[in-house]
Amino acid sequence: MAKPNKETLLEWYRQMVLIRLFETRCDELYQEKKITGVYMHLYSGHEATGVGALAALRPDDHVITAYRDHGIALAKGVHPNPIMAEMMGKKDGVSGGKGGSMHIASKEHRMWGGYAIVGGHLPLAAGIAFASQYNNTDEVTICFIGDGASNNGYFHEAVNMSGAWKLPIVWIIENNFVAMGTRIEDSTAQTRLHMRAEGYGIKDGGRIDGQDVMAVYDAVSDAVAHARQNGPVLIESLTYRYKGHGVSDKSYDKRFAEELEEWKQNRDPITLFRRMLEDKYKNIGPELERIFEACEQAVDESVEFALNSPDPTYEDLISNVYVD
Ligand SMILES: Cc1ncc(C[n+]2csc(CCOP(=O)(O)OP(=O)(O)O)c2C)c(N)n1
Repeated sequence: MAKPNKETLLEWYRQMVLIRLFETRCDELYQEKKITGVYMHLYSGHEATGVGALAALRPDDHVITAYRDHGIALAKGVHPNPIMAEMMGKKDGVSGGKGGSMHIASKEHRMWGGYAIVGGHLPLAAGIAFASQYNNTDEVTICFIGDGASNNGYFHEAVNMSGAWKLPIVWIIENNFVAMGTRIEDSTAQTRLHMRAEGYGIKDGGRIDGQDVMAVYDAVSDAVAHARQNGPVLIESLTYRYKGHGVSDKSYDKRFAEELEEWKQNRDPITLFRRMLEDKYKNIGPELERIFEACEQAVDESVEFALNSPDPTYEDLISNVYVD
């Protein structure tokens, strides 16, 4: 595994900051009713898992996730402008404004979405990995899974098939301890979710610190290398979400106030990484500041772009729904 150099580490910092600022702005835009709809699920708190994991992929590798998808799309290299336009339902959005927050996909980036049905994307992930295997392309797929999603049928069917067919896939459970409002101990007796790997005869990639981007990168790099040669790996990444399940969940912050504060104060992935960089490289502060400001500017530009993008026409809305 290649040791990341300073340039790479700064790129990870940039991606994490961009995701945090982009989503903080989305939250504000939702309050201002510029982004509408009942659902918008933020990735805030999870940034190190998404960025560290995707850093282990090649550009031709694939990723698929559930509805907490904006951060994953940004980390896979999709430009913030079409993502923001999609958030506002505009014509220049990644899905032409037809999908919105939960459907951020980009064929060019091999970012396959964005799925609203809990666990529904897992069989698709297995299908993408099967296509790579069938076509001998040497590509790997990463599939992100919520802890709640790891309890439904799709999980068991898809992970089982991946083992039987030795598909080139890395299953990453993002264990943030709560599914909507249900604590993990209330939904499964085996709360060490990575141990399920053994039941399907696939490689157990272990339980990792999902707030430490370096640890995530190391573990997922090993897993990707294994998947490319020998088939599936299951990893459990411990992380925490800073916001309610979605924008309509108004009481999460109060219900989990103490725990939330503890994670924000002591385990914030961006603060931890910033400290690590400051320890490793003397006088890096101004460089980090410039990156932060560039991210603020990129978010401002994406809002401007989205506000100026036209609404889809009726013709747009009925195109690409079925094969044209
Ligand atoms: C099949 C199905 N059942 C229920 C829901 C409603 N629902 C949406 S998200 C969610 C909880 C999922 O939690 P988890 O997988 O842990 O992901 P997190 O939101 O914590 O990231 C539920 C029950 C749904 N969308 N689809």
